[in-house]
Amino acid sequence: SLDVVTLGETMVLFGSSDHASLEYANTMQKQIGGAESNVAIGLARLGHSSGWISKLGDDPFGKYVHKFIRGEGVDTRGVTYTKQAPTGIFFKEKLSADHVNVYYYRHQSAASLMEPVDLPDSYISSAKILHITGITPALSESCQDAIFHAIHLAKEAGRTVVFDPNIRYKLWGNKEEAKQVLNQIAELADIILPGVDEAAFLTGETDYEKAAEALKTHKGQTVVVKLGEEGAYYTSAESSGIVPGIPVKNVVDPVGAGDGFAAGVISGVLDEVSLEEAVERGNAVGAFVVQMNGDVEGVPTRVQLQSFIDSGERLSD
Ligand code: KDG
Repeated sequence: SLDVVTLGETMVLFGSSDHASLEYANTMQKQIGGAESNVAIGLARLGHSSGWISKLGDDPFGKYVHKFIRGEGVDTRGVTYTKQAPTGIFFKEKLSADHVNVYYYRHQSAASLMEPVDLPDSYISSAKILHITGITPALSESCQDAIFHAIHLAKEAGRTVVFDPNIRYKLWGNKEEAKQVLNQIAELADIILPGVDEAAFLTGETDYEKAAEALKTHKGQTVVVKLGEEGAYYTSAESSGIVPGIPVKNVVDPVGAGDGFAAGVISGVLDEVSLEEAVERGNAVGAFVVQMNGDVEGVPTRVQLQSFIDSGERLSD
């Protein structure tokens, strides 16, 4: 059985290296992007076993996504193909290093057809950790059902559920629905990893410590609020505190940082280090990711991460 299983949509990502509006960008690179597979790839690089479940279109883009993720050492036995819909794609527009827009072409994509019967039940229930994000339940009703089914399987088996709200307003019909569904998932999760704005949106509390408390609806839950450059605030039944961020001078591409953070935190949980140390690992992986173009290209290997942590150096020195 695997350390971590996750499910979600991964698309082909077309990004331009020019700092220009897509109206004027002339060349694009083909990469992949998907929050959940980013986490699975991050974990594989850090030496853990991870599996990614999804539905792809029976088309060249589907094969490309599948091969890329499998090539990174992620288990893809839970991937199915459909002829009913194409693999989703999206475009990334980089206006400046920290101003990035995305344009999705994923409505009614293959992954949005995922439904509970597609899920390999024992594959999910046997993994130590189930990682989910708030993107998948926004894709379609059947995807939302699949997410709740996966959570149910993991919880029945006594596994740990990690939830990154990853709120994509473009995908939700309305904000109230997003709030209601994502809070429902948060209540079922053991570890919740919101960004500071997401924590405020979900709870109505702008103070992140209060928001984190509000997200803890039952004993034993851990909340880690990502504070961007300032680092992260963590709180559990045993401990709370701030882990300062790692200053990065040359931010190249911020997309994927949150997924790298999740991979780092989950890696720490699997290695049974303290929560503080797990969050430090999350911060470090996130800092690596933003220094490379693409969602996962910058994720460190276990050796790179360890030598960085051991050196106590700043990434940007
Ligand atoms: O976290 C990065 C991903 O969000 C992005 O690359 C694509 O999964 C994606 C999405 O749905 O926005």
